[in-house]
Amino acid sequence: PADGGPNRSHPLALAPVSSPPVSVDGFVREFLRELNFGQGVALSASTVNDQYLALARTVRHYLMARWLETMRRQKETQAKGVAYLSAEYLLGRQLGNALLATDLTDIVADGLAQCGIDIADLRAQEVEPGLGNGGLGRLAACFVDSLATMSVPCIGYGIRYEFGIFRQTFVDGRQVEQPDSWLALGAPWEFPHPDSAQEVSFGGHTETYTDSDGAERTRWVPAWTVQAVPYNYMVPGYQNGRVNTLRLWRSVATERFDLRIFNSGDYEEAVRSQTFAENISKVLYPEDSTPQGKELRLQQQYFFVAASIADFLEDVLPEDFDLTKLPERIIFQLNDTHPVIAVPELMRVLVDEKGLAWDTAWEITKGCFAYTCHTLLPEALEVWSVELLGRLLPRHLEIIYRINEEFLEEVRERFGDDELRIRRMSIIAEHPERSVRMAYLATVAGSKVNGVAELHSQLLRDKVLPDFNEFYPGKFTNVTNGITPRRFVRLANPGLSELITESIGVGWLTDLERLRELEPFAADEEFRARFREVKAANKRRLHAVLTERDGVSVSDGHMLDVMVKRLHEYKRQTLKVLHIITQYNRVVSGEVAAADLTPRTFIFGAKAAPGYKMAKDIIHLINAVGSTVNNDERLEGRLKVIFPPNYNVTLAEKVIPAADLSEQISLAGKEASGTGNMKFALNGALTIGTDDGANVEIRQLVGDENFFLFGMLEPEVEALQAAGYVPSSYYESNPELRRAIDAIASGVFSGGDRHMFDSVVGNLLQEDRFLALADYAAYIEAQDKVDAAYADQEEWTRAAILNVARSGFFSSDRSMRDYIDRIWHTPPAF
Ligand code: NTF
Repeated sequence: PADGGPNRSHPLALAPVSSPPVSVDGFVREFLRELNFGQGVALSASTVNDQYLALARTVRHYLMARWLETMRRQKETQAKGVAYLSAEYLLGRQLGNALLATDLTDIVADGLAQCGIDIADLRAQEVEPGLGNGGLGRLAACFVDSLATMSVPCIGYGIRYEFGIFRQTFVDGRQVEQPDSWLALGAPWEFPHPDSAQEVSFGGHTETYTDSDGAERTRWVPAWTVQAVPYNYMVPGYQNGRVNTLRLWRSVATERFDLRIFNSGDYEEAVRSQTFAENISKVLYPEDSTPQGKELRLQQQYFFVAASIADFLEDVLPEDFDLTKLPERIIFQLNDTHPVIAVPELMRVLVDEKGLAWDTAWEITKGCFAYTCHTLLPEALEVWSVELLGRLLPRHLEIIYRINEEFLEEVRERFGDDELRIRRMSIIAEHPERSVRMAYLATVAGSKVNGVAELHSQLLRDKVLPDFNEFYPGKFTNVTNGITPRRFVRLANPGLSELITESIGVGWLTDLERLRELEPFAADEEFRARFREVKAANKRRLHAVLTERDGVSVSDGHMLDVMVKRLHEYKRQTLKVLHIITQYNRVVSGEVAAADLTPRTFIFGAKAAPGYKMAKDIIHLINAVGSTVNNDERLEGRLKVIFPPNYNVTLAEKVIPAADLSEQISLAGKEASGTGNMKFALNGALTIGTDDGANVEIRQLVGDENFFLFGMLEPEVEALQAAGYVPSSYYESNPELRRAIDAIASGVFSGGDRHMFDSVVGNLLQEDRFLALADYAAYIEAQDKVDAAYADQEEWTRAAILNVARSGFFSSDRSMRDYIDRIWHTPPAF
């Protein structure tokens, strides 16, 4: 063309993008081409990393036509979709999932073998993108997987952290954090689009002016601006031809550097603005369940939601779109409070930039947001000081004030001048300092507010936000969490998957309730034997992984008792430790012969937030107990404690399928849902657990006889706390508990050092905020029942099979259906 632009009339430009041939030969040709032309190496000279990168890019080719087609159709139909706003996505490795989605696993393995490459070596080369902390981030990854598989239009928005969750190492049993340089060896799954960058501004002031129609308006005059560069990731549906998009933002400076200053020799000053801007997406905050009130964190939050809203309005919507129809086109789902600043941002764009009237803009905004709360801990509900918010986002603070004013006016109209109620419900808190309660803002703006398990949603209504529940009847709802069976059953547990398919046919992977058809097989002796053989093979696989990774072995013939989750006092890893010590004491005191113990290997996996001292002390204690127990010959090898460092999605996929016993022992009323609990049940582990989070629903579904329930119920917890909880009274009155705590305090696990674990012991005896001592006796009793039950392998296997058969409800596909029916109203598109 005369203007030198792209020539769109070339025949190839009009043809749909085609996929490479689905054959071993076709794959090999494509792979070698990527290796040679993409990676720039000959096969004979290539490293494992070269091969992995070339393989990843080759697999991408097979998804590309579907991705472009998905985008084209979405542009054409403008079907209503979900914009999932989440500061975290804990994706796990991509290669296996992409191969599964395209059904290329066998072809690729054969093709690589022809090139003399073992696919397992290339799989092992991938570093997982750890762009999340724990349950909340992994949930987001499961949800986008399910939406793609269900053909529901969804775009996931988030942050492309240069450093994800830290890599955990242990030095003398203590946690030491290392940076997670997940991008260092190449990032073959991402597509950067620097040309589609959005500008995001901060600081400055606001001013009023009169527009050409004579109307009073406000504008924001920011002080500084950064660029948000989108990085796109494919989210393939499971063998359904759809590929959705995950769009993660990276921050870069607008002016890269000042050449004048550079030439004068002040190199640091010359790149100052770049360093400053790039800090915003530099690193994931390794906090879980407590907001870290850091300015940079608020910058991250605003950065990604402002870029996402601009992207959606400017680039995704057609140019002539009628904004009053926005709620019919998109729902922004707020994954906890992290993205809630999107509410005033959308208001700002609609009112200040698009010139809509306030009331019109507010109607639109209320229709476009819904909020998911993921916690019950009061300290985890985010608040931002008015001072900080006003300094960083002055216009947004004004908008929040006005939202609050009008909201409180409505409250007054309904309830009169009930000042206590007004103060309780105000989005602005006055004490201890003036601040914005982000959960309240989300509740006022959201069309729906949901908790993540039945019990959690009920407590949310009754305890956390009761005034709002009264004020907004029908706004609160529940969607119980779920997990994707593609990653956590099919990929993680191929042995079990094969057995299931052989028994009930295909179809269960996208309709997990069909696992019910396995129920009759629980009575079939031969099936039980095969089920046990799968479990045993998974244990051998775990043994191989841990031997290679950490040089530790999983003992043969042991029950595998697993507690993997973030380290938190409310989750009560210390209670698990007290059980191990109790078993240990029973043997060393001579009460129980080692030969009479049920052989158990305890596996822990847990990262502690770097600033959470007590959590780190507990990690130290677990490692100390482990090394004492593992080296005491009196136990004759019947108890073993393993704590592999750096628990992540990749390790979870190996640990969970091998587990016999799933530890879900949080204090009732504290764990919002849990999702690990679901993964274990679906992989045939039995649960020992409290009546908390989704444990409640798991137990109801699998049946009391197939679940080891213990501990106080939530109302009992509340009553005990109200009556004044005295942990030391449990210590005084229970000799076995006393002996366990005394063993720690007297240096049994610290080479005689009586003070090494003072903080943990002192905390248990004096405060014990999460009532570990109060639940100790019940826990030990339940664990003794576990030992007895495990002795009957036939019965145990029967129960394990029933756990699998009855846990289909916990598919994230079902969670998505619930969100669609109750909140989003976004039907499948094609
Ligand atoms: C977590 N919340 C909860 O603690 C888990 O119980 C729940 O399963 C997951 O969310 C997913 O819903 C958080 O991580 C946070 F940040 F909200 F505290």
